[in-house]
Amino acid sequence: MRTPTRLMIAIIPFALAACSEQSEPEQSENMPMASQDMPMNGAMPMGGQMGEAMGQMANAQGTVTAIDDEAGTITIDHGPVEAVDWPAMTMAFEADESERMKVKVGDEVTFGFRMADSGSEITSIEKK
Ligand SMILES: [Cu+2]
Repeated sequence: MRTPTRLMIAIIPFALAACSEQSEPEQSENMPMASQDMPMNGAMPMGGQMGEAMGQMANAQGTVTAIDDEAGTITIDHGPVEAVDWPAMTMAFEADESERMKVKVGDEVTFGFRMADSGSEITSIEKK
């Protein structure tokens, strides 16, 4: 009677191993379905939001209150910007060195900017 019992115990690990091997094909069958859903769910709403907010360009006027070469920003006390539904405010815009060189603190400026995912980026700026 002892010998069959030992055999059973010895077989159990193999049986479990067989079970887990069988479950793997089921998981990998689900993978293609999940990856097919992802682009459809992700692309459609993001495409719409990106088109409306990200990349939108607008023009505004204001006064330069700070230029930060280290951060790469120009801070502007700007008037309302209807194109992007902004009230008047003081805020920092990302700006390349070529744009930062064109103005100094206290200058009244007109400028163009683009909405980026990291903030708003000045695309053109000139002293009034
Ligand atoms: Cu603003």
